Amino acid sequence: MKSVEDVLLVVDVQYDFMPGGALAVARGDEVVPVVNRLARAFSHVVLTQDWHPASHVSFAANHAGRAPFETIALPYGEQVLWPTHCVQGTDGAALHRDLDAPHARLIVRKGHHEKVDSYSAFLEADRTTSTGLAGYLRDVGAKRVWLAGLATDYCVAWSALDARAAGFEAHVIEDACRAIDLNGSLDKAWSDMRAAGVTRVQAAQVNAA
Ligand code: VGL
Ligand code: ZN
Repeated sequence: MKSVEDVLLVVDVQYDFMPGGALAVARGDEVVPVVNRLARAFSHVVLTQDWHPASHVSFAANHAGRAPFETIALPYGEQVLWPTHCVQGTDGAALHRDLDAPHARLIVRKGHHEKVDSYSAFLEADRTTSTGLAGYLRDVGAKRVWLAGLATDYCVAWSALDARAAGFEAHVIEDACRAIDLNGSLDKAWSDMRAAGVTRVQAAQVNAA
């Protein structure tokens, strides 16, 4: 994948999503070696980092009487309330130290607006505010976005759907991702992605291409 048209988008490989982290994704740490192998095959790698203020609207702790994994209605729609995670500058928000992609060109930080969540690396949850990633990818001539990281059914899926909506091909590398799987969210994510033309591929196929 040395083509300038191919970009590996590595989503949220951060300690709070690892086993033992604040919003642990089961076996989330297993993506690290898979992502590292993929990164060596791409000349263009972009990372994302979930990056919330402590006062973030997505944290259950900021809503009196609410518990993690409940949902609330916000002006932009339904919001899952999460355990406090990926607070700006904390150890939990750091990228995994074994993530080995020194040639990554850009780190997109998302979820920094206090009142709006952002699962997607492209558009915040109000579905209006852009992170600038689509413009960046267009400017550098990218055509295909290959996605890996955490979590399959939230940040990876939303990013893949928005990559498609922005006119890119989107390919999710299934075994380079792990899911949260809350109330059927993983099945729903795959069916939404299939309907939007996102393809589901395996790391070995990508490495061999
Ligand atoms: C994520 C929930 C909340 C993710 C981020 O990276 O998938 N999920 N914040
Ligand atoms: Zn988050």
